Parts: sequence; C-alpha cells; structure tokens
Amino acid sequence: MERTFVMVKPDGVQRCIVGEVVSRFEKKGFKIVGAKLLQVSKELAEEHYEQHKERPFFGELVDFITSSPVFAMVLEGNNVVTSARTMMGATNPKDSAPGTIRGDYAVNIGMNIIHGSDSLESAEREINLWFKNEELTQYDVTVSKWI
Ligand code: FUP
Repeated sequence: MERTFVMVKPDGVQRCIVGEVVSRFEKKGFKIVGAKLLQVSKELAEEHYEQHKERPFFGELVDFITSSPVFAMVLEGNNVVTSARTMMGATNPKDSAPGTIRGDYAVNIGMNIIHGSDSLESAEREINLWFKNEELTQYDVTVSKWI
C-alpha cells in the first residue's frame, strides 16, 4: 500500500490547524500510520530541503522550519502521494484553489502550512528521514472496505 510523508509546518501548528489538516486526510480515507510533534534540528531541515540548497530562499526556509515545532505524519492509502498533493494545493498560495489546504489557510509562499512528498521516491526518502521503523504502525481499520 502506498505511503507518503506529510508535515504541518510551524505556521500551521502556531495557528492551531493541525487538527483540521489531520481531519481532512482522515475524512478523505487515508490511514495515519505514524505521527509526531517535534522540534526540527538544523541538520534535519537542511537534509529534508537538500534539493533547494542552492536556491536563494534556502536559509529562510531552514530558519522557518526550525522556528517552532512541526507535526509530521505518514499517511497510507491508494494514490496517497498524488492525492495528498492535490489536497494541499499549489505551492504558492496565490495559485492554490479554494478547498485545498493552502487555498483555504495560506497567503504566503514562505509560510504555506503544509509539506507533502512530491513523488513515490521522495516519499520513501522522507519517511526514512523523519521516522524510525518502530515509529510506524501496521493495523487494519474496519472502515477500509467502504473506501
Ligand atoms: P512544495 O513541494 O509544494 O512544498 O514546494 P517546493 O518543494 O518547490 O518548495 C518547498 C518550500 O520552499 C515551499 F513550501 C516554500 C518554499 N519556497 C519559497 O519560499 N520560495 C519559492 O520561490 C519556492 C519555494
């Protein structure tokens, strides 16, 4: 079953919309298989955003993501990588559609509430980076047959 890594960024935690974000994914039909609130270290932030190392906003991005705790999750379900990205909306909130998480809650590209893996390969890398194997669970949900 497909898995993805999703994180409510410091702005989402500070604005108390962790529950709202989690609720959207739960209601959609995705299963939470791991979750934790954590203060991100500079090392973890730099490794997570490695692909943006040369970009002018890299320093700000690392400062932002380490400025206050984040809520990290691993979600499981059919096509969850693509679906979670669709539910998040475009990176720049000025382009993200109403009804998406960024479209409904963000106005600023630097503080856009949520991160989600952009491919199966990124999902695997990010899940391994953020979670230890023993922090992830395997369980059946009885509603699965209805989804
Ligand atoms: P996304 O996959 O939608 O999170 O977007 P990217 O990986 O392209 O960017 C990661 C984060 O860098 C964004 F969430 C916000 C930040 N960013 C900027 O601050 N400025 C930019 O021009 C692009 C991205």
